[in-house]
Amino acid sequence: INSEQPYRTWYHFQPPKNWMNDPNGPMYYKGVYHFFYQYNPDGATFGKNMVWAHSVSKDLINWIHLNDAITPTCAGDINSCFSGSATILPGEKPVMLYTGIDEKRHQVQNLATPKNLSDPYLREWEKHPQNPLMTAPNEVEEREFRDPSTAWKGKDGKWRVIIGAQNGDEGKVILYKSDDFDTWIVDPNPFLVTEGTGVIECPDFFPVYINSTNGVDTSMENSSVRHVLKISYQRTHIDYYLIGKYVSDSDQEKFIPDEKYSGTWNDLRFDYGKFFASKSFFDYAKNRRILWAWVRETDSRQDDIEKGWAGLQAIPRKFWLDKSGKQLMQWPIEELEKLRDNQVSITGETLLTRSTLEVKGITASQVDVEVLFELPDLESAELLDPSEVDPQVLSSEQYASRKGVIGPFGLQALASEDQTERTTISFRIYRVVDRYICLMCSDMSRSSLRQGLDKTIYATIFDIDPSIKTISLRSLIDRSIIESFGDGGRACITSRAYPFYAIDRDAHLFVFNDGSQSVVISQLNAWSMKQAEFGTESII
Ligand code: DQQ
Repeated sequence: INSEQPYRTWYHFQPPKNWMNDPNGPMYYKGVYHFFYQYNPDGATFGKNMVWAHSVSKDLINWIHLNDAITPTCAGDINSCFSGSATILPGEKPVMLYTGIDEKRHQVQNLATPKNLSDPYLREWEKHPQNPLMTAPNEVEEREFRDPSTAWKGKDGKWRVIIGAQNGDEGKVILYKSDDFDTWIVDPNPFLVTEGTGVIECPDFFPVYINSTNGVDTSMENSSVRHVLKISYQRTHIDYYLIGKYVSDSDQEKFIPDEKYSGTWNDLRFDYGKFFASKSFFDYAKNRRILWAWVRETDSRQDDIEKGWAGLQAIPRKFWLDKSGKQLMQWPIEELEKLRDNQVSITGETLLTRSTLEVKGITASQVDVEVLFELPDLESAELLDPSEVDPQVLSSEQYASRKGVIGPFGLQALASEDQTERTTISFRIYRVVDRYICLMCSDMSRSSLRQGLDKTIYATIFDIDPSIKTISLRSLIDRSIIESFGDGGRACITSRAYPFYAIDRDAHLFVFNDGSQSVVISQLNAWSMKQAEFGTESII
């Protein structure tokens, strides 16, 4: 199957076949992780009859696929069951709020609950007799009103939930409140409005600790936390998040972001590559907040039909508020390390200017690789005019071809032996007046000799401390996906690659340095990754 399916992953979450998109209702419940997702049971493209497929796991890495959990059956969802979220109500009762596409193709919000709470896998779900519980309020388009978040309790004891929406060109996040989870009243003040963006999808809202990497339950509201609002834009397929202050106990219930959404590259993102419709949940087994996200294909629709599948989920990430309070940090969940197989290490190797070193002895098509680079004296970094500090400009061909000083250096993943095919994940350091910045790129332009693929160069910029001596890069390479974590999870870029030559045993991994200054591989560890286990269970 591998040579017929060179792009099917080994350790990323995938259904056995067909189209998958958004993560839905992730939760941990009584020893089991549940993962639901948007799924088309009829084929490898987005469908007319979208359902919630369901899988369960003990470790978020190895999975059992169950029967579809929520499917179109009633007037309120007859044309599809779209995205939604889990809330665990008092008394350990999980419920799902989800969007139904009704008979008129309006988007409405429905509730589903497990049929049998003593079934450890919660296989069957039943719908609330009063569905839909919410229909589009004033100033929201009936066909653009979707994706209820996990609910939280405010200081007044009422439940709250937010829903993505649109009115004309305005993106909206709408707040609803309820005493009993059945009757929901819309708040007249939208939770967020963004001009000129179009619809907001899959809003997510949760607290993060100021002084801890631990996660916290969604209803926490006190001075030990800040709040994060994540929004997804259909128009650009980009997820952004805002960090700010939330107060539920005043007449004017409000989330006040520290920085407003600006529509520029300054807006915060979880990931600067392909990473969309993300959703987090609080994992109370390990006191952490975990992020799931859909990583779509960047090949053609026809390719997807031929493969018989489309869509991946990123490896779940633990995330937390950085010490600066200005951004979130992310790291692949520790359970992934169980799949690490034979290890290869390189220590104290100097990479002279224009040099390349192959990481040998691993299965380079499925690797987890971590490198710590030792930097030369930052004083020598290229000087950049502040007006040029734009990742899109800096990663353009014209700029990238200018010879660097400190960098670009990094990894060449899913590379052919002669490196004509390669995905380059790099760092390049610049000085801007009196501060230093790092440009991180995931350059897909040479990722495949095949035509008709999206070969975007993804890039982001982050500030670095002038006293830093080292910088780290971790990449999760898995046949057609590369998830890269720069500087300990400060900057993340996920990309898809469909190499023509660099598949299976013909894939190679290199470390390289194209800067005029040498860099040192202080430590590199790479592990061939074992295949995650996916079992299938069918009740019928
Ligand atoms: N996908 C779902 C919608 C959501 C969109 C439909 C985001 O609920 O808005 O599959 O990718």
